[in-house]
Amino acid sequence: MKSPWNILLVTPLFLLLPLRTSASPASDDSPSTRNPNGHTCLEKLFLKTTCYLVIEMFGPDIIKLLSTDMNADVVCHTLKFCKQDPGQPLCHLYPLPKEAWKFTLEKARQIVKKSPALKYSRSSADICSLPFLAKICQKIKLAIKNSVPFKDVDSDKYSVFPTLRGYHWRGRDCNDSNKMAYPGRRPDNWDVHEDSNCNGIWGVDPKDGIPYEKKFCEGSQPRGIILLGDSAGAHFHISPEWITASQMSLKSFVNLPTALTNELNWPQISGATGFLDSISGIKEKSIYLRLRKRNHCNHRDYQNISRNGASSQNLDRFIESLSRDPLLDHPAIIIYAMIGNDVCNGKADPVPEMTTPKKLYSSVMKTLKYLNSHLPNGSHVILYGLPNGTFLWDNLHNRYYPLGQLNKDVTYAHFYSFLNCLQVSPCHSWMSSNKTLRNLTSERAKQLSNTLKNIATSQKFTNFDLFYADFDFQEVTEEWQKRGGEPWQLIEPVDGFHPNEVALLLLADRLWKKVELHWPQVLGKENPFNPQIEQVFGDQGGH
Ligand SMILES: [Ca+2]
Ligand SMILES: [Ca+2]
Ligand SMILES: [Ca+2]
Repeated sequence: MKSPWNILLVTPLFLLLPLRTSASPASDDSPSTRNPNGHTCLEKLFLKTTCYLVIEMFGPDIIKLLSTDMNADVVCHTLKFCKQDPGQPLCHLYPLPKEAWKFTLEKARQIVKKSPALKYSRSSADICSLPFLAKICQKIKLAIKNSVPFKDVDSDKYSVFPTLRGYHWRGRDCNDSNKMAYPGRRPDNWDVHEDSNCNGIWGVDPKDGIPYEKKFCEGSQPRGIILLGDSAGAHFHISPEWITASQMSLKSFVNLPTALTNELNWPQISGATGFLDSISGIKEKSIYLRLRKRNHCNHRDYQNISRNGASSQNLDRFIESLSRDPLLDHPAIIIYAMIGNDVCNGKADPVPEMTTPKKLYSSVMKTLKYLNSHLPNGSHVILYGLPNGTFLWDNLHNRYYPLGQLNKDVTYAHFYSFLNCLQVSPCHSWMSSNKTLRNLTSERAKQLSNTLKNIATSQKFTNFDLFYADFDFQEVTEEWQKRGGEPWQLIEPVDGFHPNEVALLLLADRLWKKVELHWPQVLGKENPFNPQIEQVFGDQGGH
């Protein structure tokens, strides 16, 4: 995806797609029968507005529209979420309606014209044109534009608010009125009076008068984890419950506001910086949680500097949101993981848009120079390679898309070509029936990985050492199969593109083991005081 904002604009499209199936007789938990003032909607403004939006979108008028045998394609075009430019083919997901397309579309427009509920969305494809969403849209746009927390009183780039680039993305600020107190810094005066680095360790041991931070953390070489990534690193995820009619109820949308204000990402359960227990129940932990387990002094020292649509070519637009003071802060492990957008885009001809090895070389060198002047001495940078994305088509094309399961009429091959037709595919070049194109994309991805490998082996920097690691999706798939799983279970079902939570945690596991084996100095040593830290400070203030 080109712009992070566009991805939000595509969301209504995803939410519209199931309308056809939701037109079946309303069940008791159908959102259309619920009152918008129901208890799930009361808590927060954005929760309320989202619930309201859902009611609007799945309201009785659309149901009426659909009950006249108009499918989601008609609705999508009527509301202009789907566009047909002059001379362009008509994009549709489902088989075309029985009546002539133009006639059906005209009929739908007549119904919409009479409907007061639909008049807002009719004029524009931007859901932010809905008056009750304007405010929240403004907030989201700001946070996205700068990739720094929206709510940050002391402007140290750390927040006490979870979403809108808050602590779901980087460690929680333990004092939001003191810009010299934030996760990852070297303790100020051994944190005798205050927890200056937010790791939950502070004060003086009354038995011997030694500050706890000095006693437990000095010499343990604390370090943070920072991901420079794209939507995969931020864990882009659209819940299938949002779009699968059979599971649809207002309860399904409870996590939608959180997701929207995180740009549809779930960094709090991602492979690199996740700090919450996995939803999938897989036992593997994120890189951050492993670093924390190894040394409890690392508590809260994580930053997920990722963006939807990020690539080597646009990282310079948000790298400044990274927060690390070369003198005041502890060293960090930086994972550079631009794994797809240098070869992926939604263009009708995606090839000319791909990054060349030469362009990659120069932009990565620029990034590394930036890091060298902003990272504390003793840091580590790992360049992560690109995957071979042919597994997407190979494992998914003849499977049913979540929306197509009910009527057995939409496969991933259909879904992919629908996205390509609308030119909104996150990766036309791998999500395509064109085998030559898929192979060409893999070939380019391999060249780019080799470029990263060459940089890692030939370049030296004063403030960090540099490594290269392959993106081992093939190995992760084999590991998953050994456990009795199927390869398609590792892909996000709704977008048919991103690695899902299980895949991300298995990839993190593999990377951790590789680093531990070959470059153990990157991870540091086990802190022998961990049990005492637990004893004195419990959960250290949690996350
Ligand atoms: Ca702050
Ligand atoms: Ca602060
Ligand atoms: Ca501390």
